[in-house]
Amino acid sequence: MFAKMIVDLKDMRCHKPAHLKGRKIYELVDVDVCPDGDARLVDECKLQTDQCHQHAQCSDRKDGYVCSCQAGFTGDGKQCLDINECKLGRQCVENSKCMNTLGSYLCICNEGFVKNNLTCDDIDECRDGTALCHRDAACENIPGNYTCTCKPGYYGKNGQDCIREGR
Ligand SMILES: [Ca+2]
Ligand SMILES: [Ca+2]
Repeated sequence: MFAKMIVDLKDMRCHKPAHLKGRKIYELVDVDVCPDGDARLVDECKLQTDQCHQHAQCSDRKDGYVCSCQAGFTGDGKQCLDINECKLGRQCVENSKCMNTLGSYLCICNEGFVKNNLTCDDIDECRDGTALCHRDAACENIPGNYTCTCKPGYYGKNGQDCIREGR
């Protein structure tokens, strides 16, 4: 059977992506016959004649090929749209916000919190020295922030500038 096809077709349909141009790929018989007597399956994925979306996986089949969207995308494989995971309900841990990305999403800890494995933990600004309290103020750590309060006998705005009373 293949021998006859070789005679009939010669090298006209031998792994030349150009011969697929302008045709509906799905209607093609997915076998190429080459002059060396080989009958090979056309691998549209390898030849890059497939019509899979850039964010789809192409898988060759005997009767054509199939496209399936990569993880994080939705569609029929010819069209793949990013899934906005942030809109699909709660994706991120407490004290973090969700940021959609192409093919995935990120959880970013809120200001004043730091990533610690799978959680976002409060930063203790009083302990790590990043608090901007005056030296005559008391620093108190609170979730997501901290407060400065001038020590008794001192006054000042926000505890960042404390002046001794009576001066
Ligand atoms: Ca996404
Ligand atoms: Ca804090």
